[in-house]
Amino acid sequence: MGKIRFPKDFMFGVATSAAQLEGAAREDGRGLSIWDAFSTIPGNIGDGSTPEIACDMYHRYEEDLDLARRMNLDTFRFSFSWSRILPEGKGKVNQKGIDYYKRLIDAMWKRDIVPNASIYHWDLPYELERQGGWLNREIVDWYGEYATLLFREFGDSVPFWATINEPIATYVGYAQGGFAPGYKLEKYGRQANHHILLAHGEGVSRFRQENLKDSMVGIVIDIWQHFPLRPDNQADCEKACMENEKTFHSYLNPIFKGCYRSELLSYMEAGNCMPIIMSGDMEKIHQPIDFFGLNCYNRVLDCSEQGVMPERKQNGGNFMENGTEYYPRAVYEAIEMLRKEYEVDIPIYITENGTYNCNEAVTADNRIHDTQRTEYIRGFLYWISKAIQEGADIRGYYVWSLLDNWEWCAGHNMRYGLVHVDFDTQKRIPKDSAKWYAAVAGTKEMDWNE
Ligand code: GCO
Repeated sequence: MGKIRFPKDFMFGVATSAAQLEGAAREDGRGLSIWDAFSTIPGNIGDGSTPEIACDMYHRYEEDLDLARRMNLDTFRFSFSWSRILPEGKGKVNQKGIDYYKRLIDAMWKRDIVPNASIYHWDLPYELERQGGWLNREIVDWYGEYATLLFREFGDSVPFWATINEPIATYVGYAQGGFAPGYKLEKYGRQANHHILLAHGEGVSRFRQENLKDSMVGIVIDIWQHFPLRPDNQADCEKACMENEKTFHSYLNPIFKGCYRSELLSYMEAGNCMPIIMSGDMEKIHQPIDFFGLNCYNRVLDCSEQGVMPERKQNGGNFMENGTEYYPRAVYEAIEMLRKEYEVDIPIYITENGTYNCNEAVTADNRIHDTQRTEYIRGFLYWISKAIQEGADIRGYYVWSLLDNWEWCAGHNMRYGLVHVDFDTQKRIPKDSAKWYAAVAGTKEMDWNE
C-alpha cells in the first residue's frame, strides 16, 4: 500500500448551495426563487418535495460548520440566495439576508475555514423570472447590481468569488425544461446562455471596480467530456464531438478565447437558435479571471443508435451500485483538456466532485457504510494528484456535498452527503466516508493501491 501526498497548502473542503441546504424559504423577508415555484408543479420533482426546508441550514449553520471543523476542512463552498438578499431581485435590500450571510461567513472564519462563495447557483429570484429572467438582456444589469452589493457587503471576507456556478443549468432550464423555469425551446436556451455569459463578464468587471485586495474572481463550470461508446463508430464519434461543443465548449471558448466555436455557430445557424449577440459582448465575456472552478463527476459515453447503450457494461466499464460509471480519470482528462485546448494557466480548484446513493441504510449503531463513496473520492483524488505531479496548478478540492440535501429534480431521492440527514428530524450522522475524508484532510495524504 502506497501513500499519495498532497501539497501542504492544498485545500480540502465541501461544496453546498443555498437552494439545496438553507431552507427557510419564506423566512426573514426572503423572496421566492424560480426553484420554489418550479418545485410546486406536480411531476417536476421526483419525490414531490420542495426546497422550502431542505437541510434547514439557515438555522443550523453553526452545527453544520462544527461538523466541517471536526472533519478538518480548510474551506467551505456556499452560494448566496439572490432573493434572500434582494427579495425582488433588484431594488430593496433585505437587511436580514445580509445579516445571515455575515453570521455565516464569520462562523466559518471563527473555525478557520475559508469561505468560497458563488454569487449565482441556479436560484433566480422569481420576480426577475416574471420579467423575462435570463431571456431579458436587462438581467446583465440586474446581476451586476446584485454582485456589486455582495462585493461591498462581504468583499475581502470572502477570498473566492465565483460569478456563476455551472451556467449550463440555465440552458437546461430554458431549452430542455428539466430545470426551473421549465421552458423547452433551444432558441431560449442559447439566448439564456449568452446572457449568463455576459452576466459573468459583468461580474468580473464589477469585481475589478471594487479593488478588493485579498480576493479572487472566477467561474465554476462543469465538464462532462463526451466520448464515443464505440470509438471505431463514426456516428458515435460525431455525436460525442457535437455534445462537447454544445455543452462545456460553449462556455469555455467565449471565456478563454472570446468567441463561439465555428461548430457551435453552424449548429445555431442551422437550427435557427442563434442568440442576439451585440458588439462588445464577446470582449465583455472574455476577461481575465483569477481562478477556474472545475466541477467534475464523470465522463459520458455517447451512442448514436438507440438500444445499444445498455450493453455499455460490456465495454469494460466499471459501474457503481447507483448505475453510474466509475471513471475517476475523468478529472485528469478534463484538466488536461483545459491546459491543452485553452492554455489555462490560472489556479484550478476542483470545486465539486461526489456521488450519490438512493438508499443508505443506517445501522443499529448509527453508522452508514458508504464504502463506494470513499472509493469514488479516493479515485478522483488519485487522478488529481497525478495531474499536480505533472505540473497542473490544482490548489484545492471540494466534495459535493457536506450533507445529504435537496437534489433539484430528484428531491431527497439522491443522497450526496458525507453526512447523512434524516429529513424528518434533521438529525445529522457522519457517514464512514466523512471519517475517511476527515483523515485525508487532516494529514493531506491518503493510502493508494497502485
Ligand atoms: C452542480 C450542482 C449541485 C448538484 C450536484 C449533484 O453545481 O451541479 O452544483 O447543485 O447538486 O452537482 O448533482
